[in-house]
Amino acid sequence: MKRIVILISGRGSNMEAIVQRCADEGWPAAVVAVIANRPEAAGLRFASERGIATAVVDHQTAASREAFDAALAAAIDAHAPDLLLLAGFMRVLGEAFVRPYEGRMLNIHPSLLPAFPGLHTHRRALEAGCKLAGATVHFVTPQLDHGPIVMQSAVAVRADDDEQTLAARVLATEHVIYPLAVRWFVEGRLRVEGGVVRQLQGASQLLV
Ligand code: NHR
Ligand code: GAR
Repeated sequence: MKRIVILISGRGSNMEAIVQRCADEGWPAAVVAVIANRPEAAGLRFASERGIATAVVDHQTAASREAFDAALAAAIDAHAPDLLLLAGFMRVLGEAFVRPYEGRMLNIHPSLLPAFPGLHTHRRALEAGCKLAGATVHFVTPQLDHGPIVMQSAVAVRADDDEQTLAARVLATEHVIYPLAVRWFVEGRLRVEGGVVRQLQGASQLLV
């Protein structure tokens, strides 16, 4: 049984999707804790209602980024995770934090990486005139939004899209690809070879 810890900052809809699919599909895994960097993160309530342990490590009361990272790592390691997930987690993590989890830490980013790493991805995609947008599940490395790509989803950009409509259409696909990517990880189906992820059973790693 693989132990999953999920980090959130807000709504937590990706976390919810993973908790639900894990239970519904009987993965060899359990979400054992949900940790937020904001006390008001709405997703904490869903987790605690499901009987999942929750914790808050507030970045605003930390003395420095390094102190925040260290407190966060302590809260995570108390749950001895096999897999650490960022799900709408909004704080950049330092190299000293990331290294011990490399190879067992995933993020979902709301763009078709390597386009638009960082923040405000939907606004930037619209400003660039992109006709496709999407989301990417990737392994987390010290370099922000640059780790090996596990799975992507693509949606058409509509002529009348704004940031909100595009974000909502991409988010619906995130709820499909993130649980699927996590399922593949916990089933031992992912291998990273030379910075490229291979899915051992050969299914498509792009969903449209
Ligand atoms: N940390 C590392 N080392 N590597 C990655 O790939 C990471 C990471 C931390 C978070 C998520 C990421 C995203 O999917 C993520 C990937 C926050 C920021 C950011 O600039 C950028 C990217 C991501 C998350 N955060 C501001 C900061 O100063 C704060 C913004 C806010 O609080 O609203 O940390 O997009
Ligand atoms: C999602 O769209 C996720 O991809 C994005 O924030 C949203 C979180 O929604 N992540 C980032 O922008 C990371 N910087 P959720 O809290 O409902 O899962």
